[in-house]
Amino acid sequence: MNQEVWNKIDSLIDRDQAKTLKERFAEDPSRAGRYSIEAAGWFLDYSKNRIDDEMMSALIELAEKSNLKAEIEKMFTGEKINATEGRAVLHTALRNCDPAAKVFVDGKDVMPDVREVLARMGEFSDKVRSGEWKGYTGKSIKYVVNIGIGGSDLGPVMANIALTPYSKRDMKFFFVSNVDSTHLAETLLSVEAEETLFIVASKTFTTQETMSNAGAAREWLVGKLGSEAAVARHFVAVSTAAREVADFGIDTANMFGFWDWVGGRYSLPSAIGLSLMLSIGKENYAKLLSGYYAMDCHFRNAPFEKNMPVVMALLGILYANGYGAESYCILPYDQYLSRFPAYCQQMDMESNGKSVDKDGKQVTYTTGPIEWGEPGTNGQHSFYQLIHQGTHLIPCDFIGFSRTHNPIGDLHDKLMANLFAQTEALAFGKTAEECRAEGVSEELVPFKTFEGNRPTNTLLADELTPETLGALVALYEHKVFTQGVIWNVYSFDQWGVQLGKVLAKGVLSDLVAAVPSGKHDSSTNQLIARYRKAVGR
Ligand code: G6Q
Repeated sequence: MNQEVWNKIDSLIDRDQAKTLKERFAEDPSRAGRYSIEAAGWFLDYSKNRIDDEMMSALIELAEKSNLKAEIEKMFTGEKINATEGRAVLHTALRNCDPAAKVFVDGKDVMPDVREVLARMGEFSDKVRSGEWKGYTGKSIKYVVNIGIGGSDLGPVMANIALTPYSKRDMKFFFVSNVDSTHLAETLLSVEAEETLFIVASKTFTTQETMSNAGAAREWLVGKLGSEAAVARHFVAVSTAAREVADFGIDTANMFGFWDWVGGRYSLPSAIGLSLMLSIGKENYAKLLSGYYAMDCHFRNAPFEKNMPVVMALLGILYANGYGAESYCILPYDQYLSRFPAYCQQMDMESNGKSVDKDGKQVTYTTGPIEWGEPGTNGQHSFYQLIHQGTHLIPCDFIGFSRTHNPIGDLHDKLMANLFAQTEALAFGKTAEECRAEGVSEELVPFKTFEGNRPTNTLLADELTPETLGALVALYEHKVFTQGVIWNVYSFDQWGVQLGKVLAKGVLSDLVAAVPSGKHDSSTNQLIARYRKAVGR
């Protein structure tokens, strides 16, 4: 990070250490309007943050001195910014809705391939949704099981739940990710083989969990339908690895490809979104992509001070690096966004959970925050206590919609009243005097006092639609990108994930070997021995 600018930010923090949000609002009645941005169907109110104009310009300067503008262009134009893997990073090309757009990687325009796969996905999903695609015994598809993990699971799961109101309700969608056999077994209890389509979603087609589950599902299907020939009618693949797909026994005519420049956690708008398209149809899927695209254009073109992802990224950096906040909370007030925090968790923590900079040197500052969250209002009745009165500073994003898909009485008014009230309470707290004025007895005053001054962002859209969902995902993607640029880390590799994939193989061979190698530490050897004894090996 640019030290000179950071020193300026630090001195502003010191100068305003004692200034509360309450004082900031009292000093400046036009604050809310000034610290708000509208883009791609979303309204961001970031006025309940520990900022003023001076702080915002210092933060913007930090972005400028990090060459953010040039880095954004590098990403959008296909430069190989994922240097440790030698790859371009082009999830933005997947949702580039400009029919004349050209995006080059190694001198080749990738857009014709992007459009071709999208068109094939559309044709396939029309066939399945209309009942024209028949299973091996001639029945139409009623159940879709996506088998994938990590980036090949979390996006489809999150978006399938989020867009339930747009889904084909007479079809049922399942997502199997865990190598825990319970996940597959419970799913298979809920489907009929003759009417089930399995989507094997794996960029590499080598991931242990996915390939094991896919193999077991194939065995189950062949057992139920009595022929290997059934596989072609009940299995499709989403992958970058044609040879591995063919080796598994899936006809590559039923494979939907993507490319090494799509990172797993950024792959929802690629063919990895096939299960979502089957659920909501290609027209709604196109609307999702147009929402992504609207936010992409905003991010690429808006000046930093009016740029929603940039401003959110800078605020996150202010708290992580300036105030020592270890974690960051995402709180959607919409049941349909129940998996959105988990989705963001992977996107953020896998991308910026790095401790060496782009030169391979140990960083001397905090990078990616621990990200977590749950839908409101449920969280209010559990962990919000710590956010209000605990010793940790936890910046929060509150996300809500003015209209609900399911109006019942005044429930939605109550939901939104809770959202707004929480941000108000976190910012302004309750003083000892206010407690006393309410008649709180003197000995209880310390317990009922709320310090306030807790920062929040509020994100509002009119309604949860494919467009607003796409824009929301892109907003967080670009926020994470911006932070990675400022922290000077490589946001698009994930060597920690690769390590886990390798380690499990070594232990597995000792769990099943006639004689275990004994090559591990004493704790791991002991656990392996205990497990082997319990299962009779
Ligand atoms: C995401 C990560 C990781 C990956 C899974 C699944 O960015 O790379 O979560 O998506 O490990 O990998 P495959 O799609 O190759 O099976």
